[in-house]
Amino acid sequence: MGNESEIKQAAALLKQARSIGCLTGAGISAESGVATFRDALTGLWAHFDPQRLASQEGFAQDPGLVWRWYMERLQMVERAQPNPGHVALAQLEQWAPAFSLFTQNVDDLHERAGSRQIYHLHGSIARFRCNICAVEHPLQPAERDAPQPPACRHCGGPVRPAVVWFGELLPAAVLAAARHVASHCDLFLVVGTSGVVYPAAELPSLARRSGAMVIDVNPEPGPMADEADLFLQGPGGQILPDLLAAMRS
Ligand code: BV8
Ligand code: ZN
Repeated sequence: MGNESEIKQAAALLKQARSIGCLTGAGISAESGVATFRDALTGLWAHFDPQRLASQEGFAQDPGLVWRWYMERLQMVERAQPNPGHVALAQLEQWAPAFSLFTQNVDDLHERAGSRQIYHLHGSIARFRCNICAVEHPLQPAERDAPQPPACRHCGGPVRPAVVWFGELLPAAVLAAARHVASHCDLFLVVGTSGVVYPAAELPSLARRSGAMVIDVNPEPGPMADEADLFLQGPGGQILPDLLAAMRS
């Protein structure tokens, strides 16, 4: 990797950090075969606007289309395995005195990689609730192939994934925890996010304004790299294990 010296610098910063905040995006799951949010629209979904599908308006307009999109993405997540990037973050959590992981991802790959302190800023694709009364709805096997969303057993309303759609508020306690960690940590590690979706995208600049060092891991330079003190260019599945190895040497 062309950035050995940056890896060494980043490893030294991680080793001396007393508290670490971490924000991950779809990119950390890309190497597990879970398409990133924008790629998720390849193939069948290429001609739909992602912000329309992941919204109340999109769901109201065509609940069946949105339901099938989520059932397809759920299957992709269930077939996926955590990659070395997810595992490295779980190891970093074991190592660091204080480590909080905030993910924009709705998959459970961080959990399956062994991370413990995980906050889902945008909810989870594996949980479902009524769009009207919010009662939890355990997904039934037959509902996975249904053309339309199931009806809530409590009020008959349409069931939807327990994710945060565009225009919906993030879970207040999770967002408050993220802002607290970003404002108080020594080091803020950003992995695999394009940094375009707010309010999650504000966290690295909040951390930097509050005095933390910010490290961005991404194959592409982007808004997050501009916010970072150190930009490690490359895939998370490669860079993060290299970082852990450099910390041990
Ligand atoms: C809200 C769940 C208050 C659903 C998602 C302020 C300014 C501008 C706009 C707004 C603003 N405040 C609110 C908005 C509107 C909107 C927004 O931010 N719009 C953007 C598009 C401009 N925000 C909201 O609506 C939020 N709600 O603010 O509520 C409110 C209330 C009422 C009225 C107004 C405001 C809610 C946002 C949450 C939306 N839900 N997901 C689902 O998944 O179906 S967002 C979804 O997209 C993902 O969760 C993720 O967060 C986002 C995609 O971002 P990434 O994760 O970064 O993924 P992406 O594909 O973009 O990029 C992948 C990256 O990985 C790339 O950089 C790539 O280079 C990199 N990569 C690729 N391979 C690898 C890699 N990296 C490492 N390793 C690799 N191998
Ligand atoms: Zn209901």
